[in-house]
Amino acid sequence: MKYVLVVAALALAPVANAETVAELHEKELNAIDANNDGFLSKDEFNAFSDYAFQEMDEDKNGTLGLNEAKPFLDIKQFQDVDSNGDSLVSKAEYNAQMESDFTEADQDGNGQLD
Ligand SMILES: [Ca+2]
Ligand SMILES: [Ca+2]
Ligand SMILES: [Ca+2]
Repeated sequence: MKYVLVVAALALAPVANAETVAELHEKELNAIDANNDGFLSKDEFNAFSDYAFQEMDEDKNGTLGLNEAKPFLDIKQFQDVDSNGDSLVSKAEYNAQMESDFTEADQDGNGQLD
């Protein structure tokens, strides 16, 4: 599984419709790149990640149910992110997935996506 949540979250960015992080080109990056330096730092990524979670969490109860996640994730992806299998994606499960997406996307390990 690659970049599942990043891609899902990007669907929430105003200009984003990237299908993979490899396609995360300037427009998408600019939407998340708060200080416009052309790089996506971990802080910027985390801020965007929090924003995306809140956007998806429609009833604001701090977890994503299937219905909330459905527009962004298919059932298989949902189950992959729901690591304890309780049919809810908690913020911790979400953060863990985002963390691993970031690490995977940060191929040179310099702590920012460029
Ligand atoms: Ca930046
Ligand atoms: Ca919710
Ligand atoms: Ca869960």
